[in-house]
Amino acid sequence: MVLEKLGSVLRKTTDKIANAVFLDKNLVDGIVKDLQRSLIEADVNVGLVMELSKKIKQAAVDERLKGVEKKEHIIKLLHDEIVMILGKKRDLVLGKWDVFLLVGLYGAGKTTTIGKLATYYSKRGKKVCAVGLDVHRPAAPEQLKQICDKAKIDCFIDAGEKDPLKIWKKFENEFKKYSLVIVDSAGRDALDKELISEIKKIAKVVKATESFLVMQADIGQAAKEQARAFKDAAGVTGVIITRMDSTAKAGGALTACAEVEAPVVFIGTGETPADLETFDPESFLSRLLGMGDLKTLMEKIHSVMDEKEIQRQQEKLQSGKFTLRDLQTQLEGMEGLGSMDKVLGMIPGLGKVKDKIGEGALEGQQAKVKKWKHAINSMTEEEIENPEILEKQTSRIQRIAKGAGCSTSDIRMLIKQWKMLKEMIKSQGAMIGGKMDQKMIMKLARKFGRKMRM
Ligand SMILES: Nc1nc2c(ncn2[C@@H]2O[C@H](COP(=O)(O)OP(=O)(O)O)[C@@H](O)[C@H]2O)c(=O)[nH]1
Ligand SMILES: [Mg+2]
Repeated sequence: MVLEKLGSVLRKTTDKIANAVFLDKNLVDGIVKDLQRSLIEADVNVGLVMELSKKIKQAAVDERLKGVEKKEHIIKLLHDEIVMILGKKRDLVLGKWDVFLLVGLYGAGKTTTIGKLATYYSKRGKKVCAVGLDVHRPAAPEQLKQICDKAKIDCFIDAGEKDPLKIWKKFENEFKKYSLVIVDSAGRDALDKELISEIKKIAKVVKATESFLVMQADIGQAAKEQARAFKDAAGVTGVIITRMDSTAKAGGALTACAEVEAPVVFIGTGETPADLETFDPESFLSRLLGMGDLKTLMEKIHSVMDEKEIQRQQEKLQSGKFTLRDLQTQLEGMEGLGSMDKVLGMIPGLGKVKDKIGEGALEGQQAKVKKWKHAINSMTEEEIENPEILEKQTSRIQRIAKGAGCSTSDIRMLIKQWKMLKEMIKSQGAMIGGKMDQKMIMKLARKFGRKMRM
């Protein structure tokens, strides 16, 4: 997929938002600029790009949202807006008997796509055949036959016949043996009256259950006019975009179809029969971003947090206190999210980090978290509430280390990290007017976990 560059910019953008200590105007402006450049490079309509930019900038200055909530909101907004400009998903529901009619201009990839669709539906239990109604190009029947042979499906052609409807009639009885008949049609250089009338005639006679417009991704935003015209004049029900593998402008073709509400149902990603994928904007974006499902992560972050606990934490923090007990709660919250590598996989951008650190290091991190928990459990209430007393008394540290089954340097590290975190919270708290919630601390806790590893 040649939209990789856009994917990497989107990933970086999400990362920058998630990791920003404070979302100030400069940062947001920079992010929006990068985003604009890469979307326009991917051939997305400038108007759509400007709208998206405006929404993000507005959200960034929205006073009703603070801290993590605001970051989450912006990331989600970005995600949802891009899914929207990519279009709506249309699920194809096939019956006992279906006829697909493929239409489009010369060289769009109709005949090649027949081999792909045949392969796709054969695998899903359909008995598929193809019929060649491209009577304009002399080599067309032979090309279709070769493609069908490769895909191992039956093919009906008549190279001598110049009337497509007669070809259909000739084989009509044969088609009853199949559950999906895919019809190849003749293209033109442009959508003219002759082509419209031919498509309509064929669709009526073959009783097409779906008429698919095939277009190559290279045409970019020009796909808009074509999709609109074929949809309005020839009753096209879905679009198949081919050559998604060979052009950076694929974003133009996809978003253009969305603009005229011509749903993209499949994308072609190569020349072999296996190079076909159903199109779903949501999973397309997820893949582009190369990360786990953003929504799942956000839902999980919310679900592991108890409202009362948030309240308690907030009050505590406002009074300027952050004890080891609070740290313990955070660690438990992180555990509630699942294993560390799973969590990392779900945090935008960290999926990559995960690969870089490798599994061993992650296990090490998990082991550390476990050790800290044991250590905190081996402390007295007094020590948990006022960890400062530990720094002065080596005997206490020795006792805790023994109880928790770890070394004294582990305990010193824990205290050091707790102090760091406390400082971070204090400075962040001051910055956002003393308002601080557990989500923010969790984010910080994660950040500080990362600092330790690298
Ligand atoms: N790279 C790539 N090439 C494709 C794809 N789909 C079709 N093609 C190529 O595009 C050219 C035209 O395809 P064809 O099926 O003959 O177009 P038609 O005139 O619409 O029937 C052929 O060389 C195909 O191999 C695709 O998804 N990726
Ligand atoms: Mg053809």
